[in-house]
Order: sequence, then structure tokens, then C-alpha cells
Amino acid sequence: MRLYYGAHPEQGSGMPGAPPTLQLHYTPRSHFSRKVRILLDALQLPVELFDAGNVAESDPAHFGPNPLFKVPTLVDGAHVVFDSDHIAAHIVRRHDPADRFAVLTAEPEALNARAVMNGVMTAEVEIILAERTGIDTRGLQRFEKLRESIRGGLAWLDARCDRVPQDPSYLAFHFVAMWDHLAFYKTIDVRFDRLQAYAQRWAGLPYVARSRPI
Ligand SMILES: N[C@@H](CCC(=O)N[C@@H](CS)C(=O)NCC(=O)O)C(=O)O
Repeated sequence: MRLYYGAHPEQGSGMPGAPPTLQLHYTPRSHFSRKVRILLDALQLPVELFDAGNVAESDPAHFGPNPLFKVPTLVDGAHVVFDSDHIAAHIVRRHDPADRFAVLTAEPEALNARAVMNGVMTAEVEIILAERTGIDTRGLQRFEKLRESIRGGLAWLDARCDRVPQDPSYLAFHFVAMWDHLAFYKTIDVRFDRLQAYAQRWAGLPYVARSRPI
């Protein structure tokens, strides 16, 4: 499926009727894709979206140029970029030199938080895709460890909740993508009230709300 998303497509190349220069292979519920989509929308950069469908499948035709059969992948003219954080960095280097949402931060605590969120998101993907392909993951040591790592990662984030930026930032976009996905799939049964409040803080922003998983 192909659709335009974000600011008006005509803003893409400056030529009326021309498609945007950015193309994103994604799925509507993919949390890794969503952090990129929120960033693009916050920057008002139009993007053409290509839905990969069921990411548990391995038909190369669905994943664009990505040899790992994963989303997201960005195509920006002659540039192809894999991996959500590399994509975010590419977007701001090329299209937002002011880096308004601190994508290019080198601050260790922010990078650790990103690593933890990516770890939680990866663990969740493994559990969901295993279940989707017929594996009953309950009680299997490997998957119980993944569930425990999600709990551990969230507890780590919760303990640092009062130190995170209070303005919209890529860290917040990353967080909300992770949080809403966990809530949508109900992967683990835990409560973190401070994280919930942090997610709530961003939920009303139009560029966050528009890509919420449904
Ligand atoms: N490190 C990658 C992870 C991407 C990823 O795992 N994407 C999931 C969807 S949210 C996927 O396509 N999984 C397919 C698979 O693992 O087979 C990134 O940050 O983009």
C-alpha cells in the first residue's frame, strides 16, 4: 500500500504535484517505524509510505531494499537508510540542520535510554512474531528472559523518569512509540505510573496522535 503522509506532498520537492522525496517502508503498528514517523511529522516533512504488511513473512518484495526483511527503511533520493535511529539521524542531517529534537545528541544518559528502549522494543518484536508464527512462548526460558528484560528495561526507565527532557524531543518520540506499542499488544502485565504520565504528556500532540497504533 502506498500513501502520502505528513505535510502536503507538494512541499516535498517544491514542484506542485511532485511526490515527496522521502519514502518509508513501514507498517502502521511498527514501533520502530513510528519513532521515525513522529519525527517526520514533527518536522513537517512529507513522506510516501509503503506498508510491508505482515513483517513475520520474508517476501523481499514487501521490505523494499532491506535485506534483513525488517522495517523501517528510508529511501531519500539516491540514499537508502536502514535502522530507525540511523534513519532519524539521516533525516535531521539532511533536512533539519538545527536538530530541533536532539536526534544527534551524544549525551550518554540519553543514549543509554535509547539503547534500553530499543532493547525493550526488540524483545517485544521477538515475542510477538514468535507467537504470530505459531510458537507458544509461555514458559520457554528464552522468551521468559525476554519478558524479564522488558520489565527490567521499563523499571530502569521509570527510575530515571524525572531526569528526561520535558520538551518534545526524539527521546520522547522514541518513548511514546515503545509505550503505546506495549499497551496495544499487552505484551506484559506491569504498571509504571510515572512512565504512563510521561507518555500521556505527549499523547495530545497532533504529530504524535496521528500515528497512534489502532
Ligand atoms: N534495529 C531495527 C529494528 C527493526 C525491527 O525489528 N522492525 C520490526 C518491526 S517493528 C521488524 O520488521 N521485524 C521483522 C522481523 O524481525 O522479522 C530498527 O531500529 O529499525
